[in-house]
Formats: sequence, C-alpha cells, structure tokens
Amino acid sequence: MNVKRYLAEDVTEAMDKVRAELGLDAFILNTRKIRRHGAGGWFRRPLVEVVAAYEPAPAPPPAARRADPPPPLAPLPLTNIRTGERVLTPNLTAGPEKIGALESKLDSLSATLGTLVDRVRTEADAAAGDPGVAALVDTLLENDVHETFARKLGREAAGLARRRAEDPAGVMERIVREHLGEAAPIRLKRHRRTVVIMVGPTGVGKTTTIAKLAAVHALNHGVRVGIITTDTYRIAAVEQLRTYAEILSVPISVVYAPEEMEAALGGQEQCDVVFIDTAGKSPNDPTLEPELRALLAASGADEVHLVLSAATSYTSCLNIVKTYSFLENFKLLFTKMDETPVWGMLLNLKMLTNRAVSYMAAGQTVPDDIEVMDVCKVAGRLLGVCPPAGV
Ligand SMILES: Nc1nc2c(ncn2[C@@H]2O[C@H](COP(=O)(O)OP(=O)(O)OP(=O)(O)O)[C@@H](O)[C@H]2O)c(=O)[nH]1
Ligand SMILES: [Mg+2]
Repeated sequence: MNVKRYLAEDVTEAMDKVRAELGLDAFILNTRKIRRHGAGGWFRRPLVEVVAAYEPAPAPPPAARRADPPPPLAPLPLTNIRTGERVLTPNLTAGPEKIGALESKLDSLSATLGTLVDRVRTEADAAAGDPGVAALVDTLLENDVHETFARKLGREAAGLARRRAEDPAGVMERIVREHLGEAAPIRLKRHRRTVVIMVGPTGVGKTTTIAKLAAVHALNHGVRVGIITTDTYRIAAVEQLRTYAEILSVPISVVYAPEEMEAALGGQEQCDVVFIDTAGKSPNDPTLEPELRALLAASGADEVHLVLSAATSYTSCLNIVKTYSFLENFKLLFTKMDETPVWGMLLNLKMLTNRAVSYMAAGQTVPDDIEVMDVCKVAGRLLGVCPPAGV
C-alpha cells in the first residue's frame, strides 16, 4: 500500500485529483485544512490536504516484457498548419543537408524561446535594472516597508513606467497611494445610530482615540455622541473615559459583561454614534478571541477599528494580524505616528490585511492629534518626499 498527499483549494478539487490519479479504489486516510505559507496566508482561505492510500499497479507479466517491440510508425509529413505547406519530412535516414535543416530549425526555436524568457524576466529585473526605481525601493526599505512589499511595488512601478514612458517616481507614488487605498473614516448611518468599537493590543491608544473622535464628532460635526466602556480591568480606565465624557457632556455607561450591553445601548438610543472602548489585551491572551466575539455579538457593532501603534515591529504586526484574523471585517487605525520617523508599518499592515485605513493619530492631545488617514501624506513620507517633521 502506498500513500500520497494532495493539496487543493477545496475538498471537491482534492477528491477529483485523487480519483483522476489513483482511481476509484484509493482510500482516504485523512482530510484537513492547512494554512497557506507566507505572511498573507492568514487572510486567505485555507488549503485542503487529502492523504490517500492506494495499491500500486502490478508489474507487467514477464512474457509481455519479452514480447517483440511494435513495428516503427511510418513517418508523418510535417506541414504548416496555417498554409498546409509541407515544411519538413523527418526521415531517420536523412542525409547531412536534412540534418542541417533540422539543426537550424532547432536554433531558431531556441532563439525564440530565449526571447520569450527574456521578456518575462525583464519585468522582474526592471526594478533592479532601473536606477531610479531601485532608489525608490531603497527609500521604501529605509522607511520600514517590508522587503517583499517594497520589491513588489518596485516591479509594478518599473513595468508601468516603461510601458507608459512615465517618470518612475510619479508612478511609484501613485502605486503606493493605490495600495494604501482610499481612507475610510466612520460613516454614520442615515436613519439609525452607528456603533463603533475600538479593539487592539494594550496601550496603543484606544481610549485616547475614542476621546479624540468623540470630541471631534460632538464639537465639530454637531453629532450626538455616546460612550460605553467595557474596560473594567483597570480601575483608572473607567475614570479616564468618564473625565472625557464629562468635559464633552456626553453620556457614558460602564459594561461589566456582554449581557449588560443591550441595556447600555438602550440607554443611549438617542445618540447618533456610540463609541465602545475595550480593554487592551496581549495578542497571546487566549481569552481575547472569545471575549471579543461575545462583545461584538452583544453590541452588533457597525464598525470595528483595529487600533495599532505605527511604532510596532513587523514581527509583532504579524502576530497581531494573526490574532485578529477571526474578525470578519475591520478598519485599520494608526496611532503614535509622532513616535516613529518611519511609517512603513502602515503600508505593511494594509498589504497584509487588505483592510481599509481609517484614521491616523500623532500625539496625545485630545482632540487635536487625530485626522482621517491622509494617504497622499503617507505615500509622500514613505518615498522620502515629505520631511519626517510632524504629521
Ligand atoms: N505619542 C502618542 N501617544 C499617544 C497617542 N495616542 C495615545 N497615546 C498615549 O498612549 C498612552 C496609552 O493610551 P491609552 O488611550 O490609554 O491606550 P489604550 O489602548 O486605551 O490602553 P489600554 O486600555 O491599557 O489597552 C497614553 O499615555 C496616551 O496619551 C498618539 O497618537 N501619540
Ligand atoms: Mg484603554
């Protein structure tokens, strides 16, 4: 009995492969879902692995092996399929001039193949070959854009700049902006209250961001704001938000368990937008997912903003992304952009998660130090166009 492993997009495709290759008598030993390799693997559908066992086909009987070989097939004339014209007649007894013709045909085929391979390679090498693009890729790397993404953008920019005969710097700036995507700030529902929940690791600025956004909405947009805090782990956490709520004269409720959420939301029925604060948790805390799932279900939040510090390392980002991959939808909100001169993490996270970016915060002052994500400013900074002095 032999064993063979198959990988496919789904079970049907995997079973088709097993059937096609091993026939109907194969046994399925195991089926499981496995994560794809690579950083973006957490956000893509897992692959299906099927392990099948089969009986190898018996060796042909010795008599069959001793049988005389079949007679050689008569050579078919080769014709040009478009013109019907005979181009070459393979003949194993051909003279030196026929062999010469064959050789020259092979030479021309190999030249054509070489040109094709070159054409495919050119795109990939263009970034490295074009000193302008290579310098832009270096700037991205200096700004902590991960190498995989920096090189991918370099290839895209080089290809596009050459095809359209455009300045690589302009093309690269456009590509970075496109990859960052359009900013997606909070969109208030027209005829009902909008519930926004802030989640994320400890100390990234969730509570401060809620204070900033509550103030901006209440003071600048004249919107009726409510605040609910579920962060009852730290004694100071409730007081921190209560102080902001009092200054803004907006209602605040404290929720100790998901069951209390309905009543808390009911008490803020008249609000246009309600911000829910959550306790920061380590990405490795096993209670994070079940607790957050329960809160999301209880609140029926319209928007989830994953709050992240721009000063987080790439490795930590990967861990955070993995931790929150259970969320069906979320926006990326970046804080502490004033604490780091390099903003590559924004682009890394955007490209890893493919989620919309919402706001950027660059300071501790409530409410001034927050704005809707400015993708032009970020792209400029990543490409060394904007000086790293303030936001
Ligand atoms: N430099 C800087 N500091 C910030 C920013 N946003 C928040 N902070 C500071 O970061 C610290 C933590 O902020 P919090 O709002 O309490 O963070 P949190 O995510 O609610 O923290 P936990 O609830 O403990 O998880 C405070 O000192 C804030 O003033 C920012 O954009 N830039
Ligand atoms: Mg907090």
